Amino acid sequence: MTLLKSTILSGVLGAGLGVAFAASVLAQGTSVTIENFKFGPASISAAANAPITFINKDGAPHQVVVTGKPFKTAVLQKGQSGAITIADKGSYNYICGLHPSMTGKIEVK
Ligand SMILES: [Cu+2]
Repeated sequence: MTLLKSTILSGVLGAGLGVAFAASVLAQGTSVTIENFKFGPASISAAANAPITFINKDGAPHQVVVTGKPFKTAVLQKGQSGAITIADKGSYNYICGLHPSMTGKIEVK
């Protein structure tokens, strides 16, 4: 009985640690600053399922749109930020929906 009890307890503790670990991995997002009509850095790598946050520091509005995929932020006004999260590993190109000459790349690993 004592053995069973301690096995259950360590199982619960183990699961708890797993959740804490996953949460800390998810919290490690990446961020990109939009300034002077450029994404900085223009090329990033991000973990699958981790938020990629875009912060607009320009007076002009910008919107991140991933080419050929259903990922985009809202139109971001000055000082606003928006995030996208991608589950599938791979290489993604994105543009600004309002200024298509602005381009960037995300490598999801
Ligand atoms: Cu733009």
